[in-house]
Amino acid sequence: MIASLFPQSVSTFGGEIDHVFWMIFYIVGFFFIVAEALLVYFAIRYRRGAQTRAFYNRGNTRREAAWVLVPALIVLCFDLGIDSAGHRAWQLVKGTPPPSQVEVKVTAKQFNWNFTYPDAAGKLDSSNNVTLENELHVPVGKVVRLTLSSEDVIHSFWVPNLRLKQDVVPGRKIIAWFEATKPGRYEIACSELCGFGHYSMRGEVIVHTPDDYGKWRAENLDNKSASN
Ligand SMILES: [Cu+2]
Repeated sequence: MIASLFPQSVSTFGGEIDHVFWMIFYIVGFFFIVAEALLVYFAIRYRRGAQTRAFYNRGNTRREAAWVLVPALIVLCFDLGIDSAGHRAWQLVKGTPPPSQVEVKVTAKQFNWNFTYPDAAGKLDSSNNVTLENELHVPVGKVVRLTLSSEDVIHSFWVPNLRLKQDVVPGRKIIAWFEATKPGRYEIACSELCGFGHYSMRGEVIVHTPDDYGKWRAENLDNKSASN
């Protein structure tokens, strides 16, 4: 039921990311309910009453230490468990990317996403490159490799449906990848406050079927890079 609050996942690694999210949600949710229930119970149980008299309490160091250390140990155990379960997702998304079939250079700037496609020879730094503003066209079921860089400040490339979020840092070239599983149009947002126009730094990933992608390439890339 709550899962439907998420944007639809259209990425091969979306399931792994969502799994980590739900695991953390249920663990934290469980302890939240336990802690709030105890708070309410103690507030009622030890409320001010007619017979309750104040008394001097010297405390008990061992018991006090146990009250601190035992919960800290429990939290640490869950933390390590989450770390090891999340490691798989991290390796998959941020580790060595799989061999890519589509390469796109992404340049972030205040306040646009520019997508540069390789020329017919597959080169990304030639005068025949076609650059699109705020539109990333990709085929479904193919590994897309992005090389992200920024012209000014730190931005963050975020496509919620692809479960992909990566900071874009000036002076660095950062690699990200994804494989879309369903054709459609999906929103790109900048998720790092980057200036007055941050809110308008939006774009779209357009995932095509293989046929449509071939047609789109022929019309928009092959034509243009040949006529340049
Ligand atoms: Cu930005």
